[in-house]
Amino acid sequence: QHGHGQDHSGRDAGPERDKPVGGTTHAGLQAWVDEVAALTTPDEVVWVTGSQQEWTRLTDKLVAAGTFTRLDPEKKPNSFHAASDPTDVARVEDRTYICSVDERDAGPTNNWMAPEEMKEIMRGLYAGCMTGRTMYVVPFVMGHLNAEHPMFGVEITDSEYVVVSMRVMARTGVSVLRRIEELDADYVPALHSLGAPLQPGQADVPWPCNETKYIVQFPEQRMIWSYGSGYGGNALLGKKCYALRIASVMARDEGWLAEHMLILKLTSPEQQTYYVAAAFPSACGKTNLAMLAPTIPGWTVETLGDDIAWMRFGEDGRLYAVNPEFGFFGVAPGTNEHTNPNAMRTINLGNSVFTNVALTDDGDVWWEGLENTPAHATSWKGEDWTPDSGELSAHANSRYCTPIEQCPILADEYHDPQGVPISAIFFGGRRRDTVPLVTESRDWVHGTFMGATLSSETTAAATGQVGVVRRDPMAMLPFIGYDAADYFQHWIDLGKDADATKLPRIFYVNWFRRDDDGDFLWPGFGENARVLKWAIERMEGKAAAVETPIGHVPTPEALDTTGLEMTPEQVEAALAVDPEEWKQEIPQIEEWFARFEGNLPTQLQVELDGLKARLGLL
Ligand code: GTP
Ligand code: SPV
Ligand code: MN
Repeated sequence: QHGHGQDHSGRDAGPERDKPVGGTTHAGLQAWVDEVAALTTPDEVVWVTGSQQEWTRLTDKLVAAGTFTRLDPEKKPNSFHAASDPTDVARVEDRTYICSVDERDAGPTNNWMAPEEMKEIMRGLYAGCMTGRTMYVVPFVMGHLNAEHPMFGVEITDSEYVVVSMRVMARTGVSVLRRIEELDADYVPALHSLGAPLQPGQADVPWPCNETKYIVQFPEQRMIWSYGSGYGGNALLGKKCYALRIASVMARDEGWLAEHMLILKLTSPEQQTYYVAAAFPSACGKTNLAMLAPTIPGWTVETLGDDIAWMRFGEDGRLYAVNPEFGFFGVAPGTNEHTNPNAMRTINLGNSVFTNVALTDDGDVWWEGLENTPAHATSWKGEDWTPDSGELSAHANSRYCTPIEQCPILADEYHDPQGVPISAIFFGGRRRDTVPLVTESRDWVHGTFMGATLSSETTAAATGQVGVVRRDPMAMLPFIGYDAADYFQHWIDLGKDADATKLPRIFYVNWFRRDDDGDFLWPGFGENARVLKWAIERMEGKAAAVETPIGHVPTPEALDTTGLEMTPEQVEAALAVDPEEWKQEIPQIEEWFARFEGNLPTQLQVELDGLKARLGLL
């Protein structure tokens, strides 16, 4: 059942996988591909097979075009460095739209335009936009090909970088296409163009893109149109656009959850296993927690996913999570042998693409926080860089794109289409003050309130100002494909219909609290296992907590601090709930809730009133 190699469509070698695919017997898909080709006028249409030979052809082509630099195979076999256009480095939230038929369905947190209006604009942009380029048709499946209801997509793109990256991040290729044909299946059409046609004789640039960008979801049609960007979440459409924005709408309609969550397996010294999901906003620690190397003896962590979880209730009443992805698209800066040894081992096996990191003189990659600072390197901007350049060598949102199966601590259950039963959900954000290291919610609705009011400082993962505190509900602010108030209601409804004893317990964490000198109070990374341990012991009824206005917080003794280099005062500061700080938080939560006008679930207003009362504000 968990046999490796069973549904690894796309990544297996073998000449039979490299036969050209001329088209499809799926009439709807063929018609869509023909229609897009007629509109975008590429020189050529190529159906992607997913073979190793195809990977080699495309990466060779990218090297020849100057997009890729091949890394030293001794250091990183079959791996490549890419530097983007300096304006195309992150998700563009201000250019991201939910084009629902009814504006109300996009809610107050999404950009909206009427679908027909958007389509007219974008058809204008798409007209002739692939001239001089190849149009690739990439059949893919999010999740398992042998899932009960496989979640198909087809991305059309004019970017070889996207084809190559999609092969790492999703199961792609001819075996997926054959399954779509056999089942005459529905699929999410996902159209992507760099918006950079080439006229005859016009020289290409290493990273084509367009100043004008649109990342558009049509939720009713389950369709994605993206234009102008080659960057990760804007261009690899299986990821945020499908697996979160479109899937969250499907999940609302069908009674499940599509969440911005890692999934990990935790085994205690007593060999009890627990599966944990955690939602932190972009660049706030999911990948690092997912691959955590615990510092406390006897505890082990295995990885199931680092960014996206699809969760549905099983017949036994428990909530099961699967990771729909096939690779990691991880933040490079800060990754090293201490913070994330398992990510290092994954990427050192090769078969990876590194975007906007520095290139060393000996054909390796480097970024801020990595060991062995080079005396000289080429920065992500293509400039000479030395340690005293006074500039970052790698962009703060530089990324590695690497196959999940190379992760040395990948849990076997990753291969199970049923997923794993979740015992605990962690919400977390990046806050320098106010929010303690960990808080346990009283129940599902209180946990939903914690998620709905989650706040975090903005990061380089999206364009715009960095370090600004904003509400990021369930770490899904940029990814909820419908009205966020309806999304909160959906969370509450799922809890109401479930057996409360089987629901995951919900916790709220903050690894990023600072002391008066501005240093992190909590060492984080592998030490976060101590927080996981406390949470498990709470669920087992073994660990102590103090009741505070915001929920249950560990007593300093209940948190395992053995061997931790922290003074008791520092531990207390990390755990502190300061009512004065929380009183200042209330107007921000009220302002946030006010955005939903009459649509906010009353249970959340009740939770807020309870918090205010406990703070002495009512
Ligand atoms: P996305 O891929 O954008 O969704 O990000 P992510 O949530 O997976 O974040 P990731 O784990 O890549 O961490 C982002 C940044 O936070 C990196 O620079 C990490 O080094 C840093 N980070 C992660 N965990 C911790 C922690 O426990 N403590 C501190 N201080 N920093 C952390
Ligand atoms: C994020 O920004 O949350 C990411 C990277 O995981 S991207 O794929 O660009 O969305
Ligand atoms: Mn993410």
